[in-house]
Amino acid sequence: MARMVKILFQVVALVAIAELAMSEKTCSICTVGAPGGSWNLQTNLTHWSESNIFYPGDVLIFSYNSSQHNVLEVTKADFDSCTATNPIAAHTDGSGVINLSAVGTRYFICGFTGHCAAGQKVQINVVASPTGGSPSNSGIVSVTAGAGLVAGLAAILAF
Ligand SMILES: *[C@@H]1O[C@H](CO)[C@@H](O)[C@H](O)[C@H]1NC(C)=O
Ligand SMILES: *[C@@H]1O[C@H](CO)[C@@H](O)[C@H](O)[C@H]1NC(C)=O
Ligand SMILES: *[C@@H]1O[C@H](CO)[C@@H](O)[C@H](O)[C@H]1NC(C)=O
Ligand SMILES: [Cu+2]
Repeated sequence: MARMVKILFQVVALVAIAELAMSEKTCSICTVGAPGGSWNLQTNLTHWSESNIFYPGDVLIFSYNSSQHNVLEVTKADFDSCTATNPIAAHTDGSGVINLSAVGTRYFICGFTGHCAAGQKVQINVVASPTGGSPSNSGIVSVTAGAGLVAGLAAILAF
């Protein structure tokens, strides 16, 4: 009986750790929609954005066919209403490299008629790096987190 409880505990703990590890990932060079999608009408960009964690110093890269899409950085109000007439910045040449230089939320929509309303819009929440250090530490953060997970795993299995 005690053994059953122990195994149950281990399984629950392992699932929790696995979920924690998979919930969000860092990117440093963050290609919108990657790896499964892109800046288009097919990709669930909300899901992509929520699956990643963005730190100051990360670079956001848009890649698209310029005859089908563009990238407009807009205000929150224009993001919410899909208003393309007053962008903060416009990228129309098939690319768009955005420095996420500071903590805060950035808003991007496609300016082609109907695309934003159809979901081609993405909100990027840039949060403070947990190390408080420079963005080049992102990789180190991941390694540290990975080491923490391994240590946690060992502790649980030893329980
Ligand atoms: C896109 O992803 C978000 C967040 O995961 C989810 O809430 C939403 O239902 C998805 N939209 C579609 C159309 O699948
Ligand atoms: C871009 O889209 C246009 C129009 O749909 C198409 O003719 C062209 O082949 C596309 N270019 C690329 C590189 O996919
Ligand atoms: C983005 O950051 C890079 C590296 O820090 C810099 O060289 C580049 O000029 C910046 N671009 C913009 C548009 O600020
Ligand atoms: Cu578009």
